[in-house]
Amino acid sequence: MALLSFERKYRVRGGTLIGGDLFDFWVGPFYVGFFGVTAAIAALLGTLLIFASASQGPTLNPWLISIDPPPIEAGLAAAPLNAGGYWQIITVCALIAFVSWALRQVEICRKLGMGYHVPVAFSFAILAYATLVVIRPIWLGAWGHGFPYGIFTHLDWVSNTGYSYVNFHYNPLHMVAITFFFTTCLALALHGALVLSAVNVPKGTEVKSPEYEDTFFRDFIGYSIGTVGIHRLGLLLALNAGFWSAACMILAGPLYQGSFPEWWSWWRSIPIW
Ligand code: BCL
Ligand code: BCL
Ligand code: BPH
Repeated sequence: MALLSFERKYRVRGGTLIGGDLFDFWVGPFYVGFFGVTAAIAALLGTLLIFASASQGPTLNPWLISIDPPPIEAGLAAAPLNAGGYWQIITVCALIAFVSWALRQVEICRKLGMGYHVPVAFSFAILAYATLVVIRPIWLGAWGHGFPYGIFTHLDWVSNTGYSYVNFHYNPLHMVAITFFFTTCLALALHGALVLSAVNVPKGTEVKSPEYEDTFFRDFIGYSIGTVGIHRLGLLLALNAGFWSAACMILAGPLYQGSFPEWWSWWRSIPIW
């Protein structure tokens, strides 16, 4: 890809966290950096290991391939390759790839003198993943509590894990997480629509300024959160969606076993009703 005319100004040296000038260059449009190299190696190795493991198994049908964690009985030990060992190594590769991806974002932020909002946001997704395959399994005492890496089998895991708490919808933090996901979607629908309504105007008419956007919402619901505010709100909502998801899975298992409908009995026994 050709260099865009304005890109030269931003392709500056420095800002690296490690390695100094060593990997401080671009390949086409992509910044490389030390963490670009580690991300690429870990992603490639992890993906190859998925194929290696799949080639040992019963199917190469992409929908059905499943790389399973060790059985619960194996606890927290290192497992033989074909009995969960592949899953363990792939998990390490995935974590290295995701964390490298975030650190590469940090280096780019530093080069550009920008805030770290994007890598901070991504770290919430990494936290959710780490909660499911590292923190919760260690807390429960077996790697077997992690989810299998298969397009359909990971859905089976979600369903089975959910039903083992009778009705997962009664998990209070799952409720909080779902509410944040829905609200995030509401906020983005309104924000995307509002910006397009101001900017994507018919030929010959003028693009409307943010004042128009604010006025629309003041006329409509009496309040506009403002141009910076909506982005703060959106980020806050999305990060909460990820955070409470992770929290709901720490509640389910490590902190509470049994039936989530039962969990609410404290509420039913409040003496005022
Ligand atoms: Mg899941 C669905 C990936 C964790 C519950 N899940 C999906 C599919 C996709 C996927 C196959 C669409 C996701 C999507 O659009 O997201 N899930 C996926 C990954 C992880 C993961 C990579 C992970 O943590 C590393 N899923 C989990 C955990 C549950 C879970 C365990 C709670 C979050 N997931 C569900 C449920 C569903 C999915 C329920 C579905 O109904 C849906 C589905 O159709 O499943 C069949 C948003 C992200 C994007 C749009 C960005 C693009 C992401 C692309 C599509 C990911 C491709 C993954 C690829 C096939 C995996 C291999 C990587 C290679 C080896 C490099
Ligand atoms: Mg539930 C979890 C919603 C019904 C059991 N459930 C979740 C949460 C979310 C949700 C709040 C998943 C989001 C998340 O964690 O993202 N559930 C939800 C909704 C309903 C619902 C809306 C509904 O009925 C309307 N759930 C049920 C039913 C139960 C149930 C009642 C089953 C019977 N639910 C569970 C269980 C779990 C959830 C069990 C969970 O484990 C999950 C949760 O909270 O997990 C923490 C977080 C995002 C990630 C984990 C993805 C991380 C991505 C990584 C960092 C990057 C991947 C990169 C990729 C490999 C790259 C691909 C290559 C490129 C594309 C090139
Ligand atoms: O680059 C990005 O976006 C363009 C980053 C990213 C992000 C970011 C980024 O900056 C942010 C802020 C978020 N995600 C935020 C969030 C939400 C809120 C916190 C949350 C809902 C979420 N992301 C979810 C998800 C999901 C879900 C719900 O399942 C997926 C699939 C993703 N996010 C995916 C992604 C990627 C597109 C991208 C990203 N979120 C990160 C890309 C990356 O890390 O690249 C380096 C790694 C590779 C290229 C491949 C690694 C391969 C592994 C070694 C092997 C595969 C192992 C895997 C465990 C197998 C899973 C099989 C499945 C079938 C289950």
